[in-house]
Amino acid sequence: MPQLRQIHTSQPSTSSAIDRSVPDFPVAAVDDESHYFASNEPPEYLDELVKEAQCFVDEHKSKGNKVVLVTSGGTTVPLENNTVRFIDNFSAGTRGATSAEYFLEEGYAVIFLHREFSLLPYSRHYSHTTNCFLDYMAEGKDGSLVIADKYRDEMHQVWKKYNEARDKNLLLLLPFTTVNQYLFSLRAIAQVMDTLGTSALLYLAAAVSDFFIPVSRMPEHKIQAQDHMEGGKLVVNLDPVPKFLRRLVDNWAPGAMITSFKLETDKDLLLRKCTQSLERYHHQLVIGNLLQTRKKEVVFVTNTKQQWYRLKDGDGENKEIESLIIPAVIQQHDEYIKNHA
Ligand code: 9Z3
Repeated sequence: MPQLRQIHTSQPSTSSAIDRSVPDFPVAAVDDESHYFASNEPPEYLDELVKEAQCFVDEHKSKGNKVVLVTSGGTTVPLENNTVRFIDNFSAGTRGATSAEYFLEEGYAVIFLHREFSLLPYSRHYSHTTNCFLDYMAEGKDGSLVIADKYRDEMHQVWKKYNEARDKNLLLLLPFTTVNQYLFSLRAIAQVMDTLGTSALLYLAAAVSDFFIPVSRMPEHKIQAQDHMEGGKLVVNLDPVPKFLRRLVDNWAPGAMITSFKLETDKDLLLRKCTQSLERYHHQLVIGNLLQTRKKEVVFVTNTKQQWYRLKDGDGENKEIESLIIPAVIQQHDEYIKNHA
């Protein structure tokens, strides 16, 4: 078969960027929250999603399991109700899907709130690669279709873990696409998680849009250029998404330990932004990462310290940074539980 040239389109030129030294929006106050949730429509499946989360949490509460909510993937901002165009946020879902696997290995039950069609725990090893799934197959001696020799052992291990998580009902997959769906779902699930007290951990790795179009200004049908052009340019007015982390910490899940991720591209800004986030939202842990090095190093920022976790040069290419991140987060969660007993 001819070798295809591998073209990657996910890293556009970095020579221009927005100015991140401009001050952030203020944190969301109670009024911003009520206004947002009163003036934007909840997704029509929200009750169903909450019921699933409630059943899952009740089951694991009765078993005494710790439960983590992992958010993963990027949110979209539709420009029309019947959505033809939308603005997207960067994230393949690797961080979330990989982290979920390590949490499951450590005995956590995982609610995986993810961008639909982004990477999922376990299947991530075989989806979204340049291989077609058929490349993992081969013809066995008796002519039946089998897993190709070179993939069989590893796939068997992944399959066993996947089945164990399914058999024990340890993994609940809940999807979102738009930032509005994400915010309604996050609030509802966080409120359900709060019934677990300190056994609940929120691990917010999703890449959430900073701007959106409120429902009141959203056109129903595909934008027609002539209705939105000003001076020969398409003009789209976006509102800032209220900064909900403070509401999450204070009201939605005040008993839970909350970990957020901070994504930057300028290394000189990262630590300052992480510290700022802790000061503004009063949660327990910010994990800072740079877009360029996110798979190799992260920094944990708490009220008392800053600690880097890095893969070493000698680590094989199969070693994942999440194998360092998750044990460290769990250690902090265990201390949190002990300190709040
Ligand atoms: C992250 O920083 C994640 O680690 C990545 C993971 C999105 C970089 P991938 O899915 O990437 O493995 O491709 N997530 C948080 C991003 C975010 O939107 N953070 C907000 C911010 O930086 C705070 S909640 O302002």
